[in-house]
Amino acid sequence: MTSSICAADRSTFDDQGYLLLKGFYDVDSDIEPIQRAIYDIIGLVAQRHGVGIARAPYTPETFDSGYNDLIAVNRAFGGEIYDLVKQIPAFLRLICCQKADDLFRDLRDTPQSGIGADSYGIRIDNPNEDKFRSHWHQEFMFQPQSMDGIVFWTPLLPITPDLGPVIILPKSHKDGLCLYSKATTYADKVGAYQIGIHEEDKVIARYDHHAPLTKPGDLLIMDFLTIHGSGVNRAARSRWSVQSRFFNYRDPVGQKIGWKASVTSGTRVEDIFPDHFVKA
Ligand SMILES: O=C(O)CCC(=O)C(=O)O
Ligand SMILES: [Fe+2]
Repeated sequence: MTSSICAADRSTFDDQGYLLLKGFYDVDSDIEPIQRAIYDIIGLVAQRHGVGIARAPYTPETFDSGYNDLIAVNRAFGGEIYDLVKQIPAFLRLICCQKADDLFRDLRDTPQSGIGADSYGIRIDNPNEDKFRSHWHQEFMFQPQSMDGIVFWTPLLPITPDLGPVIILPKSHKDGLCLYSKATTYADKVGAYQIGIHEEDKVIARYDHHAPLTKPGDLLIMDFLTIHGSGVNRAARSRWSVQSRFFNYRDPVGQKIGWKASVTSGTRVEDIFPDHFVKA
């Protein structure tokens, strides 16, 4: 295969369950067109709703200028933007670019990669907003396509500690798929957010916590069994980041369950994996 991952990086990924690849994407050709489109979409959504917002001129650093003022007027405008930015061609090009596909197929030693329905998007983690924060999870329980899938995570702005970087539990993938429960710890959450790791605090305490700082162009990859969760954004600005995932059609578990779509598209994981759910 043609990916450029070196043997040391590969073994770090296999051992730790995640890997940070600095400067994997080209900032000017891969990332900047996404930032520019987001800037325009924010302006067009504001205009559509007749809201006047003061904005800095566009630069890659100011791509979200006006967004936080706009959602202060009406939070629903943020939801509209969230849905629209997933439709940016430069974003869709990024998530299925040859380089990323090659990296996945190389790491998983498969010729047959896939991108699950509803398995990609751009997170906008707003300051001090808890509702959409991802609590501790393994991707496979929410994206039951293949057990050896990999999350691709890349930021659209430099991630500082106050923005609440993703927190990763190294080596947690080695202990396999956790037990989960639904509507217990997270009973007050909506939809997929009701599913959580059973006895979460005990499980989490078994591992180190790593929260790598990243900047545009950097790529963070995580094994589908690595436990991770969102940090808390205490900054004044939203944390914007791209998520996509590849799965392996050749994975026996995926083949058995039929490479299901994400939980957010309606897949009922409690029915697919009854042995991995404790009753509420
Ligand atoms: O960005 C985050 O806070 C969570 C990301 C995540 O869970 C993922 O990319 O799979
Ligand atoms: Fe995740």
